[in-house]
Amino acid sequence: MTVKNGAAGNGMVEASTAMRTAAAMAALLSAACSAPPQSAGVADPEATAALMPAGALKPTLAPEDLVSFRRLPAYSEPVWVTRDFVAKGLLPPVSKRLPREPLVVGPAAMPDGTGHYGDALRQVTGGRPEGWNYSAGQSQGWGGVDIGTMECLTRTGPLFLVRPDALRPLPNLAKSWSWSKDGLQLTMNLVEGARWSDGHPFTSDDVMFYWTDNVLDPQVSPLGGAGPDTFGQGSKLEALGPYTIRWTFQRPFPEDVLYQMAYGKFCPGPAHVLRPQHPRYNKRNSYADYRNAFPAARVNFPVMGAWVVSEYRPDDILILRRNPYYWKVDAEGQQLPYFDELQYRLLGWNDRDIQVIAGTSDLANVEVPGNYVEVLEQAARPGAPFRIAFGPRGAAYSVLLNLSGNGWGEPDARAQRIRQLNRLPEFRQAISLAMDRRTLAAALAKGPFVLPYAGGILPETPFFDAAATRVFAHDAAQARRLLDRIGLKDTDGDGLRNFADGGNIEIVLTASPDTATDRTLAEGVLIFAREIGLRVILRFVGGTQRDAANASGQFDWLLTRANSTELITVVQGADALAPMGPYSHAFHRAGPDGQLDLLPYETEMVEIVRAFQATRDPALRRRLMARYQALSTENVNAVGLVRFPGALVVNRRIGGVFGGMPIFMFNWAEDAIMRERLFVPPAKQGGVELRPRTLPGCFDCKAR
Ligand code: BQZ
Ligand code: CA
Repeated sequence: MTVKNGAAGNGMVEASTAMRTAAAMAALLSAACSAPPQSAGVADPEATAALMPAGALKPTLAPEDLVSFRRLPAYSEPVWVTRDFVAKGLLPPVSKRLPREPLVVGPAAMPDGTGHYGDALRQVTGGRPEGWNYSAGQSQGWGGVDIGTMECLTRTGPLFLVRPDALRPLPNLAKSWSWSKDGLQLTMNLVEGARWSDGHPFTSDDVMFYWTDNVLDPQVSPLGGAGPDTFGQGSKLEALGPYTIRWTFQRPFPEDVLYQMAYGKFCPGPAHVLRPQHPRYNKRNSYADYRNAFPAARVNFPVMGAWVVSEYRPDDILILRRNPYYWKVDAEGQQLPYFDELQYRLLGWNDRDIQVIAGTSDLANVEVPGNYVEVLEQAARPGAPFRIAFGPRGAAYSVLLNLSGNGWGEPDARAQRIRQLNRLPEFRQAISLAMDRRTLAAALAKGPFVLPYAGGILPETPFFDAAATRVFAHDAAQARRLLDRIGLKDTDGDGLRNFADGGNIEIVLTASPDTATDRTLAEGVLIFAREIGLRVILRFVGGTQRDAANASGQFDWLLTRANSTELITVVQGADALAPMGPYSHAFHRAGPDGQLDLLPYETEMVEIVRAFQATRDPALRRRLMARYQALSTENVNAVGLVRFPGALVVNRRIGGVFGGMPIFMFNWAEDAIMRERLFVPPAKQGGVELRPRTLPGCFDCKAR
């Protein structure tokens, strides 16, 4: 039995409350309704429309241009670390703290040349740290706090720089790997002699603890959602030595799993501090005790990342200081990161943009369309402290309909009946037809930013096929006919459709109120469902609870930003395109008996994804994805709403920024931009570091 967070109860917003806002929104929108109607069942005419210019993005590199593992003749670090720590005997010399062969970030990854030490990178997050046990599902506060502290077997972030024919995940904690002849075994060599930020050696023990006692333990859900199926169904992992691990797979050459081993699915935590808290090794502890053993206040939690959270002031700031054991260097042997400090102001998601505009934050993903016009205007002003680059329309919102009719998430009688409706093709099509996407787009932002999203894979990938994409353009009358046809009638005349044998149908839409985008879209869905006689109740819960409700299957409908790599790269995370395994999919999982109850089109999608993963023939892969796209959109696998670009805003003092950065492609920009090699030229440094010349403190001094 999988124990997940309960999701019932609190946070319910009655339709009546939301409707008041809805009325205001409707007024705001009436102007936008004059757009010409699209007819149902045609190819998406806008899918091929020109994208926002994506700057100077040129994917010309090979993975080995970005990173390699080798020994360099000499190593160095900031002068103050040597002087104040090494010289005083508080820390071994840098050459002793680095692995035998450190990861070397190559000159090709240094667009402004070798960087300079010092200063602080200032960021903002709208999230809050729950605690540091991400292996057991705690969030560190998102916004890139996660990415700055976690390191994973492979890395995908900067792959947007790699040319298509050389595309494969970058080595990271796994420095190299090789396949057996039959492709069923993958042997990985771990970086040798790397250490956690507290000096403890990193070995296969950390990898095996993460795998055995977190990924495979049904009572633990790691933050990135890794489970037994994530790396291919039936995959096994064993340690062959302290620096060698071996995977055994059920199908040959599953190269896609290498992508799964990047952020955030295979990023081991420190076994030496986690194991003593895990119920399997500590009989006094429950699983909840394990999850909560490292609360946010307990700073200096050991990491493999470039910075360590060393100070936390609730609702104020997280201060991260350089990890003296970081295992990456530049080509001149300078230990990374260049920034001595990383700061996270704990504000709202909207504040990220505002702070960069004001010059008080250095880097942010602008992803709230409502801010775009303002941010662009500010960027155009002479003396603006920041630069802006818009990327592709990789942000998309969908409503996920829970397709499990088998008891996943333990639905009550009402919820179970909604699941049964969700499983009817006419019902899903009706919902899609009811959505007025142009109105939603106009409600989010003026101008050309937001476009309707038909669902399925996104137009940014080379696998997208506009002709295969079935668009259900707004047609409430047709939606009503479909609902009539499946017997959902308003039997008591109150304007809301009833179940055949009783009361009004009530559908709960779980959404997060954390951004204006989510709120606007949730209210829009409520209004458009109401127009076809369906009562939707909004259940607004914070992002963390929304994710928990999703993971535990406790939702009827769920509003989500499809920040899922499978839709934008297709090759990465392809497993998520269909319910490939009993516990892997976002909105369809096995019930208590371990069985999936796949719909016929889902079975076909599963077969397509298997075939896709089994071939490297690009033409065949494109054909398979066209078929996938047709199945996914015709059957309204999820109800697509809108899609829009993101922009990256970066303070002008920052050096080393790649041109044309997407804010989300293989991963979020905080990974793709490789913050460990960003820097401020000496002439522009000063005044922002809060804890100069300090290193992270001792995590668990008693234990030493
Ligand atoms: C980026 C990202 C870095 C999670 C989160 C957050 C969570 C979701 C998603 C994004 C935030 C930022 O996204 O919006 O721009 O900085 O952190 O991790 O929305 O609530 O659960 O999937 O990545
Ligand atoms: Ca009724």
